[in-house]
Amino acid sequence: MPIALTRPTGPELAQCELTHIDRVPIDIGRAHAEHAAYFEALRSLGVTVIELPRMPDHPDAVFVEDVACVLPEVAVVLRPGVPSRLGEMASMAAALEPFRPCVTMAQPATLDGGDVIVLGRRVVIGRTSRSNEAGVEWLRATVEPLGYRVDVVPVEGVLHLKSAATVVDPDTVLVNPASVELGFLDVRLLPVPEGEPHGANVVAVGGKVLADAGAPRTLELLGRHGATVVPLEVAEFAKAEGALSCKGVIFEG
Ligand code: CIR
Repeated sequence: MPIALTRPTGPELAQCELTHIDRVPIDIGRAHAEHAAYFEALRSLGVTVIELPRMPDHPDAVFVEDVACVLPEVAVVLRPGVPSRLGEMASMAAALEPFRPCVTMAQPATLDGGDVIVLGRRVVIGRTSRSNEAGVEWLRATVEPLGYRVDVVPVEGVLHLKSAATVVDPDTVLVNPASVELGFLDVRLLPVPEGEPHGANVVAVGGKVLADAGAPRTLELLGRHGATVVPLEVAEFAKAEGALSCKGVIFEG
């Protein structure tokens, strides 16, 4: 059964890091409602959802994805690429220890989990402002001995690789080609419709695909592809430069 680690947020979200977008007011009531719907969607799919404690001093701690990469063999606690998020690491390590052998990335390496896509035995790492050379090489040295192949791709104009590309099923990746080129992967690439770059971030879990309700043409595209889509609002978290996948660390228990 899949397990999802999530974390609630609060008014601290207004102080989140922003890299590519301007700050606008976040309606925290709506953010709570969006998060609750995400939580319920996971539970309805049979996912065991574990809520980690809120971290009021860490505005971005709700985006748990950035602090971990969980593989069947090992849980990697990542070292985020902005200083304000380093304090999230210990809490994530404690949360993962019951489930996997854990290793923790050490300085000077930085790498956000939003920059990591796992497709079977392949790991694709996005090169962004958050993930430095030492981080890429650290993760490579950790996972290659386990039999994973690592590829590194440049990412343009968005925060993370997963802002522009996510896995729909083992043979399919949804991608915004304006931000990342993934033609080297031998999978089917589904380009997001024009005007919906944010639609590229989905979460495949429990046989369904959680997708951004604000990207209707992408929802149609996924439906035509044969996916069973669960549309979820994520607009308030998008104002914090987040998306659906950022809010969960999801792995097989
Ligand atoms: C940050 O800049 O770290 C947060 N405001 C947004 C993180 C979003 N995470 C993700 O895409 N995986």
